[in-house]
Amino acid sequence: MTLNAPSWEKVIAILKEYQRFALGCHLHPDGDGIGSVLALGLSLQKLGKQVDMILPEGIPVTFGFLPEINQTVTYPTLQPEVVISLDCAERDRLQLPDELFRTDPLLVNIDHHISNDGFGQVNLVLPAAAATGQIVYQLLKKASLPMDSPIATALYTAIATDTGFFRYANTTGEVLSAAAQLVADYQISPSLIAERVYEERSFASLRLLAEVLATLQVADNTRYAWMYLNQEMARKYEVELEEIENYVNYTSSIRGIEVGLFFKETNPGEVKISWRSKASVDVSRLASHFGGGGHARAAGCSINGSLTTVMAEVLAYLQNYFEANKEEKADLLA
Ligand SMILES: [Mn+2]
Repeated sequence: MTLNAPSWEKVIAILKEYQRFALGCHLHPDGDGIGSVLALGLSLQKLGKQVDMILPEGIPVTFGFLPEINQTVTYPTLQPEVVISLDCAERDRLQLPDELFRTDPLLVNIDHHISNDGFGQVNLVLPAAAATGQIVYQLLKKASLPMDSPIATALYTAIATDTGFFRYANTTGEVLSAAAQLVADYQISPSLIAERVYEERSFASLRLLAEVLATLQVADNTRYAWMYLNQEMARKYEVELEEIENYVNYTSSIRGIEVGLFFKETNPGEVKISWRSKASVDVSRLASHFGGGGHARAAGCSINGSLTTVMAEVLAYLQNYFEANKEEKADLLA
């Protein structure tokens, strides 16, 4: 797969030249998707552009604290010349209404997923970036675009969420210095953002988590663990999908475990699987076997079938993978 060479200049020229923009991100947006849309959108508005920041599912409760988040819309209000996709690895996952594309706007793809195939007419895809927010931060700097405290808060939130609040392997010096500059230059509060995004949960999500954790199991070879959520459990509690997404981290947090899996029966006959790993395994490769993708330490895929069938299939595949890679663990222990 060859990507078009990332072109900062091309993207910067487009941002300056055109007047009407629509910005969107992937389905069920996370902090990086929402933060990137908000930061770039607010900056373009300050530049005098007309911008729709579109979140068709509305604003997740967790991110309701972001300054100016109420400027986002669920439906387009203008016909854009340029559509910018942020933090979205595939064209099919870009959650924007089809009517936006009727007048054939220019599609710009800004992302950091290694699996991104460069679906835009202009692509700024940098898999080495920890977050799309990190790319947007660099873009605003390189282009000398407006920055203020709400924009800085959105960027900090994007970067913080995709690095697990600066704990994951993608937390580089570049990441920390971007975060440090945002805090120092715009007086934003890392503790407030951490409290709202990382520490607060709904009561219902903890009750549901208790049921999900009761299904947790570790493989006989003690190298992987999994748990599941079925329709019956999901129906009992009203929990935002985004809170459920985080449950998977418990599977990979078990000492000695290399891969953690979380099976979610999202609809009858449809199972969504979240993959997490520690340094030894690239789960984006494993998930791609099932048509999914993502990052080396965090990936996802979706499989049609009953929960029982899908779990049996994926766990058998994982068992075979570890059979074939027995020596790696021996090496790690040596
Ligand atoms: Mn991201």
